[in-house]
This record gives sequence, C-alpha cells and structure tokens, in this order.
Amino acid sequence: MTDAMEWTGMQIDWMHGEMLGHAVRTSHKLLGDMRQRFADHEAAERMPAETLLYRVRWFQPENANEPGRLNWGVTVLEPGRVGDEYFMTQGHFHADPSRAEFYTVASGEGMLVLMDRARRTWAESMRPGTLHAIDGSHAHRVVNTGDVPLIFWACWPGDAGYDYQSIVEHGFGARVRMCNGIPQLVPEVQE
Ligand code: S6P
Ligand code: ZN
Repeated sequence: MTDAMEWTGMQIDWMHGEMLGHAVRTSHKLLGDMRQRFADHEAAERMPAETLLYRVRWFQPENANEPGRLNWGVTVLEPGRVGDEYFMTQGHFHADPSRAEFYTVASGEGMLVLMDRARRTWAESMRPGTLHAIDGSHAHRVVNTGDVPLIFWACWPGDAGYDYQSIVEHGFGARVRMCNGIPQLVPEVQE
C-alpha cells in the first residue's frame, strides 16, 4: 500500500451497522427516553425503562454546519412492540427544509413513515437494498416491523438541523401497528 492509499481513519461494517474510527460518535435511545411517543402509555410503563430501542453511530466532519458538508451514519433499530405499536425512532423534520437525506437498508425490514407539514402521512417499505430519498421538508421516522434488528445507513447535510419538537407536540399523522398479525399504517384519530 502506498502512502496515498493509507486508511483515512474510518471503516464501516455494512451488515452489522458498525463504524470504527476516532471521529465516530454514538448515541442510544432507551424506552425510558420516549415512552410518551407510543400510543399505549400503560404498555410502555410496564416495560423496563432500560429497554434499548436503537443505537446511532455517525460521523460528523469538522465545521459540520458549514454549507456543503455531509454527515454519515447508521441506525440499528431493535425489534419489538409497545402494545400493538412497533419499535420506532423518534422521527424529526430537518430544521432547514431544503436539506434532503438518503437512507438505505443493510438488513431487516420495516417502514419509513413520512409526513409533510400539512400532516399528510404515508410510508415506504424498507428491506435490504431499498434506497430512500427523503425530501428535506418531510418528517421521517423508521419502524421495525420484523423480528431482527433493522439496520439502515444514512447520509445528510451537516447543516440540516433537527426539529424534534413538532413531533413531540403533534406526532405523526399515522402509526404503524400490528393488526391481525400484519403491520399497518393506521391514521391517528383527529381530536
Ligand atoms: C439524521 C438521520 C438519522 C436519525 C436516526 C435516529 O438526519 O435521520 O441518523 O437521526 O435514525 O432517528 P431520530 O429521529 O431519533 O433522530
Ligand atoms: Zn434526518
């Protein structure tokens, strides 16, 4: 190997959702962090707070919020349900609606739930090899409808920013629930 070909400091393992390198960051989301996001609060309270929902590893370059920079990450979303609702990510809008994102699936199966600012909500099926081009103005949440971890990779602009608060306050317009043993996107009842 010549000097020009030396390892740049990061390495990924697609199928295990692993990223190695000194610049890689990690976060974990436990059920106790987001019980209120699930429809069945009582079912959520009965489950241990330390139940792991998902783990994210990502690489964020220096000066990530300068226009033109890209982040790269992976999420490992565990299988399971809270009542009839499958384990899911929090979901968010990008603070800057001009900033799009790609997701692609390495293993597992699930649904990508998308919502516009008018609360119209729809879903795309996720399975190994599917590529999802997420419009910067659409909220996005991933749901694991399978029996094994759902591992998906993501690339998004470093200056996209996050709007989690809209989801905390209003949720998505539909939830993915098990109905007669099958995952279904079920519209929320309007109050
Ligand atoms: C970031 C990208 C993903 C999510 C991750 C966890 O733009 O969409 O890396 O951060 O899948 O989801 P959430 O909704 O908890 O950030
Ligand atoms: Zn995003």
